[in-house]
Amino acid sequence: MIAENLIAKMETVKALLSGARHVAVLTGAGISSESGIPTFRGNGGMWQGEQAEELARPETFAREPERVWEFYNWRRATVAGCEPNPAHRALAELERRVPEMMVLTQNVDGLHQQAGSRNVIEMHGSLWRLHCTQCTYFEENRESLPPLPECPRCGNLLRPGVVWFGEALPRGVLSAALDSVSRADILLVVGTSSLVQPAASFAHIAKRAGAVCVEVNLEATPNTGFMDFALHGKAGEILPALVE
Ligand code: BV8
Ligand code: ZN
Repeated sequence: MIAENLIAKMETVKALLSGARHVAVLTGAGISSESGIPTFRGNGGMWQGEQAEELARPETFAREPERVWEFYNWRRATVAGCEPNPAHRALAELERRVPEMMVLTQNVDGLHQQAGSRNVIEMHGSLWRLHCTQCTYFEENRESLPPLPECPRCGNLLRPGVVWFGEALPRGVLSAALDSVSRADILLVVGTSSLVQPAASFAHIAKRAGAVCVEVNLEATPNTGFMDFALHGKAGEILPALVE
């Protein structure tokens, strides 16, 4: 059920989207929560036990690779059974309608691509990608993995193909994301607590470049204050209504 005042704001955003030339969409774990994937920081979030935030660090992986792999194998098994939800599908539909659109996702679940989005930048990597800790070997796979997967080329330990805290985003990813954000007429920020950098700065950059900034989130975030439109509610309800 969408509240009255929210509907009025959504009508304005809907009209803006229909005339937009370039739409950039920054997404976070909140867009996948209605697919059954736990978020990081909200209630029921994965990081609630501070130990989870500690697990997404290279130094933890170096010290306790089995414990980190247990976390990521659990994440892979959880996501493998999940489907895109109406929010992902609404963005795939929007991409078919606007001349230029890019989804910049912090998520590693691959659900945007599964929903049909073609222009997706996975800024924090992917659960389905593995790469060797020693050589240049990497692979995509969705199978269940042994406790310490080994590189078929050199026999060393494989690691999840995700970006951990203190690690730089993959080469070219940040520049491509910044390029899209600075050229956008509209930046949609969907389902992110806007706490993790560099993604949390994208709205500032888009605003300075003249974009209209719209936040779609269950609750207020540190960036809500300078959004042009803050549409607070479920992404799975708001996005389809913006694109219908
Ligand atoms: C880097 C691994 C530099 C993958 C993750 C101080 C200032 C500025 C920066 C820093 C600083 N101290 C440290 C840093 C850097 C650090 C950082 O930002 N730390 C934060 C915590 C302060 N950043 C980094 O280290 C980044 N790298 O800066 O490199 C560098 C440069 C050159 C050379 C070397 C180094 C790397 C960041 C990536 C870290 N990796 N995870 C994985 O396992 O997934 S972060 C983790 O948080 C996830 O990747 C996730 O994507 C990300 C963000 O979380 P959200 O997606 O926002 O999810 P969250 O649960 O927080 O929020 C969900 C929201 O959805 C909530 O608001 C909720 O209300 C809403 N919601 C829920 N349900 C719904 C909904 N909304 C709508 N509808 C619903 N149904
Ligand atoms: Zn190797």
